Amino acid sequence: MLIKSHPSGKHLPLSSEITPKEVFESRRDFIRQLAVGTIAGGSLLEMASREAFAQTPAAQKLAASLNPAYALVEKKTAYKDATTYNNFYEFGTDKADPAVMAGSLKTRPWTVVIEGEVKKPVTLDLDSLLRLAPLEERIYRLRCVEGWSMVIPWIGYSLSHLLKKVEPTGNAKYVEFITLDDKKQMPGLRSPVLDWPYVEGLRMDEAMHPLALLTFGMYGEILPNQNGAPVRMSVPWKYGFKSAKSIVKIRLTKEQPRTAWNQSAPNEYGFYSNVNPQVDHPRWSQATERRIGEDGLFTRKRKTLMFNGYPEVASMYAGMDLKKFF
Ligand SMILES: Nc1nc2c(c(=O)[nH]1)N[C@H]1C(S)=C(S)[C@@H](COP(=O)(O)O)O[C@H]1N2
Ligand SMILES: [Mo]
Repeated sequence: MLIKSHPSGKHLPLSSEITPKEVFESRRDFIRQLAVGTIAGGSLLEMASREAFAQTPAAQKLAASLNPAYALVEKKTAYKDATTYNNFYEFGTDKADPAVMAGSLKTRPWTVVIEGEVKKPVTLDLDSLLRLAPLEERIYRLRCVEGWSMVIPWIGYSLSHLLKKVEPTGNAKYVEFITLDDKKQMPGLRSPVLDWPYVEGLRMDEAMHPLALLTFGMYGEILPNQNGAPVRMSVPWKYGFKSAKSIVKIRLTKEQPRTAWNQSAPNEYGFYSNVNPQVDHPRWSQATERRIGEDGLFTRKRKTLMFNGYPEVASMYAGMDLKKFF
């Protein structure tokens, strides 16, 4: 990534800024009570900033039952960190930008086109997508190529459910994910940091792997805009950039698709980008990571795990030189 503000840590949250979700919510309730005047002392209202209102719209719940196969015992990242420390370059390149800027993203109505090497191409609206398979909660590790990580309870279902529905042809070898590309909604598109739209891709077997999650929510709620609303991928054994946000098109292809980061710096970001502590980024080590909310600002105390701790994917890469196909 650009690593403009990293590893200086300029924009990393201080532990004093980290608010558990409960505290965050009770503060929100307090501000609401102020607004409706149920707390005595009208002048206090003036103390509640307009900004606080703007940043805390009522989140919509999304029901899903926890899949016990993906119930990690690791401590979940605080909701506040997961929703204010983001990479979503369509809304700016600073970690804090998406939470502030992504309010302009209009997530309904929303459609996703599924086309290419399929027998039954289809355009689905969000409600049809949400109904396609039972929603599950899965707690996944997220490891960014920049060297930090989180633990996030996502809500979604295996992408394989959708892919089976469109009946891939024998030529379908890859799956391409294309993010919305609308300058009116996404101010970051005006700067040429990447060759827009943001495109990512997986090999067909990777896309069909049960771990590859088509994701609609997190922490029991619909996805906040900054986390890729209304629908994104979560591919937990790969670096975070493989998990495209705000997807409008899924295309099955014969050839390996061009992908945004690979195109921008092919020597730094490979097509596969499996989390691998033995293959360093040309500019930094990938042996360790900083768990957001857990480690200090500059320390990377955790050992990064092969495939981010998802050994069940290893057989897909049997016989491949993972230093060459990084
Ligand atoms: N469209 C789009 N998708 C994206 C990105 C982006 O800039 N644009 N950033 C990626 C990167 S680098 C990471 S680490 C994850 C971050 O997801 P999160 O903000 O929900 O933690 O989103 C990925 N998906
Ligand atoms: Mo990332």
